[in-house]
Amino acid sequence: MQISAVISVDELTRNGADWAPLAAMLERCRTWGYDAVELAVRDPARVDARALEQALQSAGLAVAALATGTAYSADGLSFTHPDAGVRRAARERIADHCRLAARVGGFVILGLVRGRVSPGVTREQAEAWMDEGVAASCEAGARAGVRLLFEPINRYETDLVHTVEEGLALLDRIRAPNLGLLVDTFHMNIEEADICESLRRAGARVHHVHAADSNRCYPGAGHVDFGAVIQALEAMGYRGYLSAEILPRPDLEASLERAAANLRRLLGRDEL
Ligand code: LER
Ligand code: MN
Repeated sequence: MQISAVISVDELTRNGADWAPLAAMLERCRTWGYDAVELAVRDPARVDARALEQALQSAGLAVAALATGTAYSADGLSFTHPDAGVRRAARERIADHCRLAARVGGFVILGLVRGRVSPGVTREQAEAWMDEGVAASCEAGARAGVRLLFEPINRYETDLVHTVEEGLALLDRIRAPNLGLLVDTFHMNIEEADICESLRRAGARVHHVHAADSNRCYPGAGHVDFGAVIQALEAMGYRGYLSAEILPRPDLEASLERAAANLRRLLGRDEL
């Protein structure tokens, strides 16, 4: 198992205006012992893909995944928006993420972009739109040679697909060979009766793991038993990333440094 850090390309390049902070952060991630980064990208059309490729190459870091949640939180794009034009724009945005992933590597994450059940829309309709958006995104991914991840998210952030079981049901409905499950220990701590049992049930369909403690801080800052989680993942033969998706507390640097140190210790990879 390898470790990855979630960082924001938009924030660390001041929306593309200055690449020095991103280059410095990539260098620090490598020093802290990360194998890869997970890049939050709001709109790939605004990212200089060549500059990004060069920054990654100089730091010697792989890309574990592209996070797409800010397309929803900042731009309001979602698969379940009542306006067909917004739903189409959401699908097109994810297709752009797939094209960027084809260049820099990594999965494309379908998380918050599924949206919510809007007032005046039935749950059945929202679920049908969600499935349509996921299926179209998998087709765009297949055209680009890219794999995607669907992430169950806790009930306070979305009305749709909270648990691993619901995530597996969605995978069964979509039946796309390039779609896997992303599990997030923060959401699992809220929604699953037993985190390790749910991991075992998902088995080989878990393609990526977000590692965050019960309080969304770095692993070790809360009460999730990461030793048990790692043991369960190892027993399942999981060979993907543990990707630290955490609050910047006490600050971004300290949180990522502590996440790397704690995860490496638990993985028996203490030496840098
Ligand atoms: C996205 O990966 C996620 O876990 C959400 O909780 C972000 O708000
Ligand atoms: Mn997550």
